[in-house]
Amino acid sequence: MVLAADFWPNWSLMNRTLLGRLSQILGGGLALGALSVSLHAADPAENPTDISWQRDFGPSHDRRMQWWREARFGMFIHWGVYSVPAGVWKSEQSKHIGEWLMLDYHIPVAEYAALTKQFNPVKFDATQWVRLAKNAGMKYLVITSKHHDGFAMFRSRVSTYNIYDATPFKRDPLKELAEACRKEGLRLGFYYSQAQDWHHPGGAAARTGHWDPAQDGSMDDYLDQVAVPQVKELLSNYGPISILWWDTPKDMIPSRVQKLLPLLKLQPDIVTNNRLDKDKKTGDFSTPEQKIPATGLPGEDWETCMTMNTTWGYKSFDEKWKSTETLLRNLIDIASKGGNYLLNVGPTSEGLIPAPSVERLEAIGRWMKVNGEAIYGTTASPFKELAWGRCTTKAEPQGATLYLHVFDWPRDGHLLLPGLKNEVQSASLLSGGARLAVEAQDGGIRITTPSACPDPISSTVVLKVKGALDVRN
Ligand code: FHN
Repeated sequence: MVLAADFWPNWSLMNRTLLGRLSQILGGGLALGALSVSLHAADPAENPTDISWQRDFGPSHDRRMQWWREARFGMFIHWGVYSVPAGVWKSEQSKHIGEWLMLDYHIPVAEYAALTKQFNPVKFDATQWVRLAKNAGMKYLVITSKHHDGFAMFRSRVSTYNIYDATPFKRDPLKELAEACRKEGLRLGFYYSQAQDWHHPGGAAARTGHWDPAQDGSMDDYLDQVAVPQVKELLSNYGPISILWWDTPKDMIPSRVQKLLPLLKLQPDIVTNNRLDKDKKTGDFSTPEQKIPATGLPGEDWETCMTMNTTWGYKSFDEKWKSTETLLRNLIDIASKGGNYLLNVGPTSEGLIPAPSVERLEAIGRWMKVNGEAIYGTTASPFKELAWGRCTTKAEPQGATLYLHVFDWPRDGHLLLPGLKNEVQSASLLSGGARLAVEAQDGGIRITTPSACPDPISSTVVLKVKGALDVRN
């Protein structure tokens, strides 16, 4: 089989998607095992990591991803010691993201570690954070358990460089969050920087390399002595963990990936992103960062992660907040392309989520209370482009529901849906349920809309049609 070179980076995801579909058709089990082997025999990269991923996690991919595909919206939390300097080093305001301060200013290991003495987030309230996410309509949380600075935000027996042992706080916020998530019914995920670690000897440092002899050492020893046992702790001590979110897989060659990959079996239902290995061959979903792919990523599960201002970790002076309108339309745009939105907050060193984030999340929540059914469990739009907004869909036993997200409410009282061939059963406003008249026009349909716009950010029209969706773009 001859394939274009640029096909190979997507081989694993393609394989998984293919295998998922084939397993559904063939009814799984035995047939899938045989197929998996023959498909892999055709992979010239012969990547052992890729193969073991497929063998161990590929068959359960669709089952494990089911809740994630329903959820569509989650909260990313970047919280660590970097919230103490909050983007300022020796009176200079960093122009880069806050959590990279240690590398950006080549702060010596001991000097950065001394910041832990000032890290005492006594205002941290796990229940408040989880309720904020829940009321915003988010279904899961992913928090930095250890970022590139190497500082563990949980009580680790592996290294005393952790929030319980090295700060005056003496609490384990991940334990408290796990408890709150369980009570409030949200799923919990851990971000873990497996390769970059600027504190422990042997950890990788991207861009500049090491700047302090204290960082030098063997990366394999670092993985064996820090990353592997810490990930074991994270997957063993906090109850059900739904997501492991790896990051910056610098130097994560297959032999190193193999050290971490089997640990995932500690949580048989877990899903992970594609940032464990340097070739992005493993994982359940792709991770476009700070951007929304123009046409989604057809055939892949994907999640756009994004900041609300311009930093992940808290920066005291970053006021470049995206508007609620932008954030909400991003969520809708992403859902209309079949992806998830992981929206970041960067709490302060006191343990507070910044007020501008709270305001926006509350506003998003008000919209989600009315329009949530047009986001959760939906699939991508069948239309190439809609001038007035976006569309999400749900398959129904006898047909389909189309949710029309109208960003620009029609001034002439007519909403055009070009190329839709299905017989329409009904059209109505999601808010209030008023029925709308529908007629065929120009090879599509025309919906008559009231003059008052229900929601200036996005109003939802619910269109129920008969039969399998038939759209001629
Ligand atoms: O370097 C990190 C960055 O600090 C942040 O954690 C983001 C979130 O996706 N990931 C890395 C950059 O891709």
